[in-house]
Amino acid sequence: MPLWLKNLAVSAFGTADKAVLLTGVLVVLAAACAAIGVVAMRRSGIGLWLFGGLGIVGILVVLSRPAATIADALPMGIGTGLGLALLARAVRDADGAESRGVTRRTLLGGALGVGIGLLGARPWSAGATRPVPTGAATLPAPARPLPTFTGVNPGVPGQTPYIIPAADFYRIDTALTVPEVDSATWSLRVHGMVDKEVVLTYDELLAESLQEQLVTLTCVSNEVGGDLCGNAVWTGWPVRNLLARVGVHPDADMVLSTSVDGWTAGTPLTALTDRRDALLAVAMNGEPLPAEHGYPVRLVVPGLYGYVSATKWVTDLKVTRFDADQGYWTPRGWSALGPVKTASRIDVPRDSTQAQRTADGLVAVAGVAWAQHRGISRVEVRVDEGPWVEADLAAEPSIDAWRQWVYRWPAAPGRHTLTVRATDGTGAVQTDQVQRSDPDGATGHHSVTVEVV
Ligand SMILES: Nc1nc2c(c(=O)[nH]1)N[C@H]1C(S)=C(S)[C@@H](COP(=O)(O)O)O[C@H]1N2
Ligand SMILES: [Mo]
Repeated sequence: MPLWLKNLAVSAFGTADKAVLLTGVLVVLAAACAAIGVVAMRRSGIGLWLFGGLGIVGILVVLSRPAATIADALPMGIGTGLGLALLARAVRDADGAESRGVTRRTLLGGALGVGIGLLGARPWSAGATRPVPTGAATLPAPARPLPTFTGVNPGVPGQTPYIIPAADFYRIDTALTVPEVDSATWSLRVHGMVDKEVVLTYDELLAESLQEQLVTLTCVSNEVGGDLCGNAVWTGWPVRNLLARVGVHPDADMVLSTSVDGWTAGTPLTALTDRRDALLAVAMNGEPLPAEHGYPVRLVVPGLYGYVSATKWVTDLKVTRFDADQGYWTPRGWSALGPVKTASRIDVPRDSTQAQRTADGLVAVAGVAWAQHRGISRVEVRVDEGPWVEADLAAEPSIDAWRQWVYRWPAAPGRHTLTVRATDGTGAVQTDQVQRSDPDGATGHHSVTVEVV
């Protein structure tokens, strides 16, 4: 759909956009079918042709999906066949001398057809509770586990936890139904500007020396103060090792990764080969990746927005050049390069709420700040138009992950606006320049207004 319509839908519905789109599809289809029914009552031949044509369009759309098989077209084929039979019958019923209208049997058949159609579409099964596919419970212990760390989660009620459980982790992708990929048949093909192509299987990947890393993922669509950002422990094999195996040509500068459903990301080659350790990840927080987050294998690249790096259900890596290939979102108005911008967020107190002072007259202000792969060296809070005051920082076990902060605010009663800004590990202060999220990430300071009591 056109970019403006997609942006309108996302700003109006947020991450409920999928449910809205699916509902819209059903409503439009129901209206089209009703119209076809009306036509069929007058000219049954035309009605049947229209309905059959709709079904054929549906079958062609299904088959146009990447990796679609004939079996995927079966629900649409059966549904169309059933629909044609029922429509013909309904028209005959209505014409029949002994009955004035559609018989109950035809109505029952219609309900059955709708039921089968919905089963075939299964949009409802895309929920977060999907069990991990079988065969996934047998991940080896990582050869290089994460060193134990302390000093995170300073204990302010309501503050975002340092590590987000998979079930609460934000989800962004173009998949209307979550791809179901079998690890036993999964493989990753690496090709393009390489000396020799390699095809990697899941077992081969698991046999490599896997390492655990803290990496905070961020969506380029995240608004200032937004929650399309999450930190997790990822287990995987550095992409660098795989690229070394294929022999990358010196004039290549990008890797185009493709998921099983045809989505693509274009990642700068340097981000995949330098010591930040971009991962072919198989686990999230010690468990096999949930289906929504890319089972069996996804990319995780510290420091880059998800749309240029974090390909879920990845099956193909093409070593190429930015002037020869582009990822899914680039022709749709988003920048080819997507380094994460320094950002900070106030989680407590929440905007437009009352803030209760403790006995010593303090209000705990807390949140997170991120500048992946540069780290966070300072977080400052400003009350109304006052001076910037430094907040306390929690530990920073990895510069690839966000950093929690707390400011114990000696608050005066009344209405106040709190603003936050961060400084990254290079000493660069987060910009106050307000910019929208397209084409390469929103900027500006996050503020909340609270009533201190
Ligand atoms: N296959 C696939 N991978 C994808 C996407 C997608 O649409 N399809 N979206 C990307 C975007 S825009 C983001 S921000 C991250 C989000 O990862 P998460 O859903 O695990 O949080 O996934 C990335 N990987
Ligand atoms: Mo994203």
